[in-house]
Amino acid sequence: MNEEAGIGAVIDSVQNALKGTEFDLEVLIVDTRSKDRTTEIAREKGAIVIDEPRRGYGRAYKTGFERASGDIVATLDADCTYPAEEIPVLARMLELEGLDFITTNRFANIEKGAMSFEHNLGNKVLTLTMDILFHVRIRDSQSGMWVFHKAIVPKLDITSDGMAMSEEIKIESFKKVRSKEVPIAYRRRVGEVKLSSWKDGLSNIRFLFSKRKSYRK
Ligand SMILES: Nc1nc2c(ncn2[C@@H]2O[C@H](COP(=O)(O)OP(=O)(O)OP(=O)(O)O)[C@@H](O)[C@H]2O)c(=O)[nH]1
Ligand SMILES: [Mg+2]
Repeated sequence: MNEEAGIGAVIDSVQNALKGTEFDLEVLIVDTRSKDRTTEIAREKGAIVIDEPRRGYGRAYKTGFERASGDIVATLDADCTYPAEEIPVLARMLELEGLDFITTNRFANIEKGAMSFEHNLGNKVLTLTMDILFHVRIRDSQSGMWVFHKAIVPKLDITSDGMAMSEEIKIESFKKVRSKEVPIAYRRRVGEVKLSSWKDGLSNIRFLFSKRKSYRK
C-alpha cells in the first residue's frame, strides 16, 4: 500500500532471485487502494495486482494466500527491507528438512538504522509475551518474511486482519505444523512506514491475550 518508492526494486529482486532456478514464479501484489504509482509500477513489472480495499496487513496477506496458485508461498514487505535472494534457499530448505513453515529472524544481521529503538523494544516485548503465553520460542515475532507450503493455510486459524497477523501465523504454524526460524539480513526501508510502533504494539499485546483466552476454551 503506497509503496511506489520500493515496489519496483522489490519485484526486480524477487524475479532475479528465482531466475534460472528450478522454481516457477508468480508475483502477487495485494493493494489497498494506493494513492501513488504502486499498482502501475507493479503491473509494468509483470506482477498480478489484487485489489483489496479492506485495510490491514493481515487482511492483505489472507487475500493473497487465497489467490496464490503455487505450492510454495514466500512473503515480503514492498519496501526493500527483506532479502529476496533467500527465497530459493528457504524454499529448498522446506524440502530438504521436511518443513511446512519457515519464518525469519531479522536480528541475526540487521543493517544500522533499519529498525527504530521503539520498534526494536516493541518487538522484544511482543516476542517475550508470545513465548510466555504460547510457548513459541523464536527470536523475531514480527518478521514479515515467511516461506511455506500453501497446503498448510486451511489448517491455520488466522483471525487477525492487522499487524498482529504476523505473530498469529507463527503461533498457529509452530503449534500445528513443522516449523523453523532461520536467520536473515534486514535492511533500511525505502518509502514511508505504515506501522505505528505504539498503536500497533499495544493492539498486538491485546491480541495475544485475547487469543490466549480463546485457545484455553
Ligand atoms: N495492502 C496493504 N498493505 C499494507 C497495509 N498496511 C501495511 N501494508 C504493507 O505491509 C508491509 C509492512 O508494513 P511496514 O510499514 O513496512 O511495517 P514494518 O515492516 O513493521 O516497518 P519497517 O520495518 O519500518 O518497514 C508494507 O509493505 C506495507 O506497505 C494495508 O492495509 N494493506
Ligand atoms: Mg516493512
